[in-house]
Amino acid sequence: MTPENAIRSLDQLKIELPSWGFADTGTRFGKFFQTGSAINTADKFADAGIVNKFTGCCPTVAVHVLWDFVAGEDPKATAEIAAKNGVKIGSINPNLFQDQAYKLGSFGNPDAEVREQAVRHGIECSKIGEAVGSNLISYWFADGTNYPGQDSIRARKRRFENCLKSCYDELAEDQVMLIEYKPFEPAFYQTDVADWGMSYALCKKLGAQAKVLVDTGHHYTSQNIEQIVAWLLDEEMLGGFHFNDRRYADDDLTLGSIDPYQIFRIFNEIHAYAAETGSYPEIAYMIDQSHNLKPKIEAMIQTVTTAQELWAKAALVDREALGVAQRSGNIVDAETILKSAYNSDVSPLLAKWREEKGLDADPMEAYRKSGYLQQIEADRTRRRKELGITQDSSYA
Ligand code: PSV
Ligand code: MN
Ligand code: MN
Repeated sequence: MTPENAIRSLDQLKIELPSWGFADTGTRFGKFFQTGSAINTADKFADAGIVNKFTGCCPTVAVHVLWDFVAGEDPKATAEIAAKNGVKIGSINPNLFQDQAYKLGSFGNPDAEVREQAVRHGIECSKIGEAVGSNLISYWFADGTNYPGQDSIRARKRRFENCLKSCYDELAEDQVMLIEYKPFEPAFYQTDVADWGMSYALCKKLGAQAKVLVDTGHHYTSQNIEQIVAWLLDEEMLGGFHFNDRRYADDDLTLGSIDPYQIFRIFNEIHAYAAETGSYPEIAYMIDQSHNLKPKIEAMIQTVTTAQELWAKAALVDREALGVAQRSGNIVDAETILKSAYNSDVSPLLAKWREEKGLDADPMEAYRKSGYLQQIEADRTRRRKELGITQDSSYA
């Protein structure tokens, strides 16, 4: 692709920010609080709005139903807060893992009453989506078992099929159900939706409005994620991504911090698909990260700009030359073509794209200079005092 087309292809990359990435979150061993962390949903939208302001490509925010909506209140109130901060509500994420009822699972639970509760929540989420004008319901399940023999794996699979179908049947015409997989954690023996094949099989049974969500952190070490992406693209079954990076397990690190070449290879598959079919696939690109140590807004800007950088590099792959090398079995040249795109300096391209949009060429620098962090640190410290919130008891 020419540099000019690579710049244009950046318009395709809209990245959704996770509301939960701006609040105090941590590991199960402890949280390290940040003075500037969001106290409530309005703060999360304000921070997301700032990331969007400086990067120009993050117009939507993923929300978690239990954490971002007030029970019994019109969900439109939350949408209005988002709008005030210059962003829109993106994917709706059901919470099927925190209620005590879900000790043995949600859709996979052996107790029909618990399954019904979970299904009611799933349906409620799609109604919330309709109310706020969001067409993505993004399911992730903590379901599974911890010990061999704990439950019937096949019975759990069938319970999943039935519960998902009950939720699927209630989707509005334009809504899409994304089904995310994860190999382990919190379940340590068997996870009900453990890999892309399981997610794919469930989606296939449901119908055209169900698609697979690939969370880049949810794979075994050394798994070939770009192959999974290529297959899902070819089957028209790739609905979305959760961006993050990992070294060991689901570490939720910033994108490309450990293995940027892998993200490049994933993006390369998407550009290759677009080159072959003439258009980019409809994929929801979303970030799923929580930052315990890195400053939250900076971490988000870092991931967004890294995604753009790797996307632009992958766009630069010389597809014609690659095709020639592939057809003639020239493995060395084929690999070199990828590597030279990966090694090219795309900062002038990104600067041009940003300039066209009236953005600063360096979003991180511009954000740091803006004084926003100092402002929210003062504001949130004062509000915490007024509300009597100490940071070791707050949970946003
Ligand atoms: C837990 O692994 C998780 O990170 C999943 O990736 C979900 O997408 C996310 O939490 C939000 O529910
Ligand atoms: Mn995820
Ligand atoms: Mn995860």
